[in-house]
Amino acid sequence: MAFAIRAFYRVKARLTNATGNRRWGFHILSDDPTLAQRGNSYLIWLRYDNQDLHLYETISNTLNTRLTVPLSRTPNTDYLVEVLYDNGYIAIWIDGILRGEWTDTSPLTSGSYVSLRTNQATIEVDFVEVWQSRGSAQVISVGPTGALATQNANPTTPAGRLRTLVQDSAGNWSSPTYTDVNVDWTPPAPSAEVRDGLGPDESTTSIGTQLSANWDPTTDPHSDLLTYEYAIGTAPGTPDIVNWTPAGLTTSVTHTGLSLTNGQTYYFGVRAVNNAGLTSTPTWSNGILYSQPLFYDAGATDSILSTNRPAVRLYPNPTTGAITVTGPDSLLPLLWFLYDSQGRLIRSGELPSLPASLDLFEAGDEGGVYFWYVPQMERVYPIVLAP
Ligand SMILES: [Ca+2]
Ligand SMILES: [Ca+2]
Ligand SMILES: [Ca+2]
Repeated sequence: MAFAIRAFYRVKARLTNATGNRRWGFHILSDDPTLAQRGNSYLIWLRYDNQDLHLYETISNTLNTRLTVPLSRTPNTDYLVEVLYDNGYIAIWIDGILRGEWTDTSPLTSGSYVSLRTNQATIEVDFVEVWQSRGSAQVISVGPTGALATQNANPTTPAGRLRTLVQDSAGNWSSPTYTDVNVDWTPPAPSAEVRDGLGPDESTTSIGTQLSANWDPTTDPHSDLLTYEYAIGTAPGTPDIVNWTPAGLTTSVTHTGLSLTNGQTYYFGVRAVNNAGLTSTPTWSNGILYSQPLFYDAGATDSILSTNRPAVRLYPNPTTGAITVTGPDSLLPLLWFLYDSQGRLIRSGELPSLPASLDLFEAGDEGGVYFWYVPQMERVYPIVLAP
C-alpha cells in the first residue's frame, strides 16, 4: 500500500508447531521487503517460548528493540494482532486488549510494504488487513489503477465491499461495518444497427409528421442498461431535429409531432445508458427520405408554359428507359422523384448539370404510366415506359 500517516493493520493467525524457539510477526512500513530485516520498517513480533511481545524498529536493515511486553500465549490458538501507526505512534492490541505503545520520535517517512515473518514457526494466517484512515466522507478511487480495480462480474454481484471502523477518543475500536458497492467504469456496447421504420430498414416515407426506428439490443455486463436514448437529425451524428430523448428499454420508437421537409433525409441515432450513468457511443441509421405523397394536377400540365417559370423538358416520351432532360442552369442541382401509377416512390436522384441523359428506368420496371416529379418546378411529368 502507499505510505499513510495513519494506518491500521489487522492480522489473525495461529501458531501450530510444537517445538523450537517459535516466533512470528509482521513488518509494517517496510521500504524493501527483499532484505533480511526489510530495510527500514517496524516489526511486531510474538515470541511464544519467551512469552513476550516485541516491537523492533529496523534501520538500514538492522534490528533495534523498542519495546518488550510480557505476554503469555499458547500454540494452536488464534490471535488477532492489531497495530495502529499514527505518525510515529505505534499501539498494539492482542485480541482487542491494548498490550503495548511506543512513539518513534524520528518516524519513518516512507515504506510501501507489509511483510509476514516467522522463525522456527509454522503459522496459519486467517487474514492480513491494511486499513487507511478516512474523514467523515471519503472518495475511493476505482479503475484499472484505482483502490478498487474490479468491475462487477454481473449486475447483481457487487465488485467490492467497503469496510469501516472507528476509534473513540479513549482508543477503543468499534466493530467493523461494511457496505457492498457496485462498480462499472465502462460504457455499454453500442447497438450494432439502427433501422429506419419499425421493421426492416426503410429508405423513404410519405408521412410528414412522424418517424420511427428500431435497433439491435445491447447490454452492459457490469451494471446492465438503464435506458436507450434516441435522436433525430439531418445528418448522422447531428441531433438537430430531436435531441437525445430517453426511450426506455424497448428497442423501437415512433416520434410524432414532426413537420418534415419534403426531399430531406432524416437519420436516427441510438445510444445506451448503463446503470452507472455511462453512455455508449451512438449508432446512426442510414437515413430515410421524406417525400410528400404524389398528387397529379392535370390542369397545371399546360399552364406551366404560360408562366415565367423556366421550362424543363424531357424526351422521348414514351421511352424505352432513358430520357434526355433540358432546362436552365438556375435549377441545378435538379432534384427528381419517380412514382409509379399507384403513387409509390420508385427512385429519386439529382441532376448536377443540364442537359442530361438520365437512365430513369431499370430492368424489371413494368411498362406503363409513371410520374416524374421535379420539386423546383412544383410539377409532375407523366412518362410512359414502353413495354
Ligand atoms: Ca525512528
Ligand atoms: Ca460497463
Ligand atoms: Ca434507411
